[in-house]
Amino acid sequence: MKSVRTQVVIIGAGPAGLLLGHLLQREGVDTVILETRSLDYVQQRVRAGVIEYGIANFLEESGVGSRMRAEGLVHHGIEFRLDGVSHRIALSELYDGRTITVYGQQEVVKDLIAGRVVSGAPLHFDATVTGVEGHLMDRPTVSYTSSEGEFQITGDYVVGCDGSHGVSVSSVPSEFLRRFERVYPFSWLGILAEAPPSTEELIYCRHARGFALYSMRSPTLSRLYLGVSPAETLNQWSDERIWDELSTRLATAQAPPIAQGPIVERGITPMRSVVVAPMRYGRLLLAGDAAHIVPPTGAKGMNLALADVRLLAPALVASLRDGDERPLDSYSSDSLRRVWRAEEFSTYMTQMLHPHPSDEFENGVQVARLRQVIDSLDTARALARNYVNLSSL
Ligand code: RFL
Ligand code: PHB
Repeated sequence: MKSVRTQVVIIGAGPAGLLLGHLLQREGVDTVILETRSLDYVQQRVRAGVIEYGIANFLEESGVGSRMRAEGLVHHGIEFRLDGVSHRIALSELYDGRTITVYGQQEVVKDLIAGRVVSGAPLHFDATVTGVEGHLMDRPTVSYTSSEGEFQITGDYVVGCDGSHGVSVSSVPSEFLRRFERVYPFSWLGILAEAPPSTEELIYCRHARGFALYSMRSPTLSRLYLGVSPAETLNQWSDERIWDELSTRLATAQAPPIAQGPIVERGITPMRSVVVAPMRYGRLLLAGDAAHIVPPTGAKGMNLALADVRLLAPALVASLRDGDERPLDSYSSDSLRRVWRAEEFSTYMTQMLHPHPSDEFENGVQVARLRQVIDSLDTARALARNYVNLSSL
């Protein structure tokens, strides 16, 4: 078995792992990134689309935001649609002129990979981590396999950025981590369609038949979601049924019917909340979806993942360069404060917009909650702050 040594081993080349690698390399810290999937798969995986104000600024300040600034769609508001009636929430007016940027997660990933390739720092695709050992020793070890064989890497630290099904968390003895979880009685059926967006701003729609979301990626690509029962599978949803259901839920008396086009990507994602605490065990640190999942209604998952590494990178540098352990010691508690705020907001958004199939009391409360956002400036202002910038508050 071949053995290599570096300073920080990063498991996973999603937004968290790639940005962490970039921030550390920039400070002269050696890293190796291991990713189980292929380069093509990672660059084409369609997921998040909304980047918060402070996170967009951070990407730019870090030198990886120029294409996002050039091609990302800057939005000043969102729309809530309640039973066929539109209500605009003027995010920027409510929150000091601040904006969100609509820019696909896979574009962020492509930008980060391009930077990594130019730097020449190691990034291995098709490399599956099978275990982490020695968390409490000076030099923990990561084992991985690739088509070239089995390998081990030792580092001063290992960072698990390996998403919700990664191996990092399961490498920790269960008595040292707590897992908090909530499963929602919905999934999202998401599509990417070659159709010009019929709207300039995102539409979050609560309809008696269920939730719908109209988002976009570019002037020619629309991204839409339907709230469906967790029992639904993709083969129950023909293209025609998807468009019919979207058109019904999103219909208003004023707006023209939504533009349709070829569906180029589709998937169903169950909605759940997970928090793993603490986000550290010895020399293993956790970041992003490896430590927490939020339901996508608040558009927080990628933002939280990037906010974790914004905090973690300087903490690792302080330890490795100056021997100062304090920032790393507070990484988990500082991150978890933000994570729980995001869980609260994502739960709030989810439980305002997804009609319950049978609980009419719950539905009455949901509509009252949404009406409060529509009618009360104070409530709308609180929502705007959380939607636009929660990860930097
Ligand atoms: P990722 O992106 O899942 O990356 C983890 C990487 O680790 C790899 N991996 C391994 N590599 C080596 N060895 C192993 N044993 C490994 N096990 C796993 C995986 O292949 C993968 O490449 O986690 P990261 O970096 O923490 O990033 C988190 C985000 O991906 C996620 O939170 C967001 O996509 C969530 N999300 C949204 N977030 C937002 O901020 N705004 C949004 O608008 C938004 N919309 C969404 C979303 C997620 C969605 N889905 C599909 C879950 C909409 C949807 C539908
Ligand atoms: C998206 O564009 O994919 C998107 C937008 C807002 C969300 C979730 C996903 O809340």
